[in-house]
Amino acid sequence: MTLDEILREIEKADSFVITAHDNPDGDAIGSCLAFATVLKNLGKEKIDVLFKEYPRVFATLPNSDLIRTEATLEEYDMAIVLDCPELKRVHKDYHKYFENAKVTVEVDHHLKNAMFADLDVVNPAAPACAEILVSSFQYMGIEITKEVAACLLTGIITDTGGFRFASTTRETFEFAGWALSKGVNVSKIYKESLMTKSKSQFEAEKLAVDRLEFYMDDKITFTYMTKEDEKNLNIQAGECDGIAGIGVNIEGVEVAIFARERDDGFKLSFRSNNIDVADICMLFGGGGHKLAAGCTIDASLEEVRKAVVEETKKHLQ
Ligand SMILES: [Mn+2]
Repeated sequence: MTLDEILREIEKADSFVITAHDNPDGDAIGSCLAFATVLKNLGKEKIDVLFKEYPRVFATLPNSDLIRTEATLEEYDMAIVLDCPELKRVHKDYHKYFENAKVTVEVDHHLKNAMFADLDVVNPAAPACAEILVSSFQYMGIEITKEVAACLLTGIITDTGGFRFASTTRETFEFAGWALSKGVNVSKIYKESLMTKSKSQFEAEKLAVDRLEFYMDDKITFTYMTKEDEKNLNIQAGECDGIAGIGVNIEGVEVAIFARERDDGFKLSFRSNNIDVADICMLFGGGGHKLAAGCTIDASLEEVRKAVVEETKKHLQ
């Protein structure tokens, strides 16, 4: 089995580089720090977790000092990519470490995964990459310490929206209960992962709420954020992550769409209560999960709005 091979390769390897999809969320960060902590506990000394930037709220997680913007080696024995369906979504500066590594590993839960590593562990039914890591570590006989559990729970709480998404499983609650019994401060992690926001994040959400538009008898919502808005509000990494979900909590809304202007066009985030939005995003070259997906469209705000609202209407008919 792949996990047996991964364990054998971990035992052989001395140096590790770990990363996840760019613009990492709590699942990406939590999974990476959980894996890094496990390797540290196994006595591994050379571990680099690479991110260009990440939400400040996760800086208090165990071993976050292993997170760097630049690699410290040219070649690592093992490269690990977590919570990421294809190498394209890893920051481009880090691709070479993946390509140069002696062995590559990925663990992921996205619907359409490119199986891009030597050793792929993919389960689209898992609500979070971190939840796959729970069972993977258990299978490999690796101890899940209190620190590891805190990182994993951060990932699980982030990606299940605090246990409220339909993807939440019995195992999710069992792990949370087990972590609690281990002394992990579940309510603190919950608050920090989902509730705590900086003032600039609050201002961004306020603007997005103010601008929320309704379409198709209030079944679709659309809101947006331009680069200029973000500059004016001094928005930091991750601070727009909560906006996509705002509309979908309104009674009667089926699909919420958030368009965020980036250097390569508008990045669209779709959230849904039932219909498959990954399907819609695939039409625009993106993808994701059934109820949470995204794509990028390089066009004006007006063109983007028209294209995605029209396509969503078709899917709702
Ligand atoms: Mn995830």
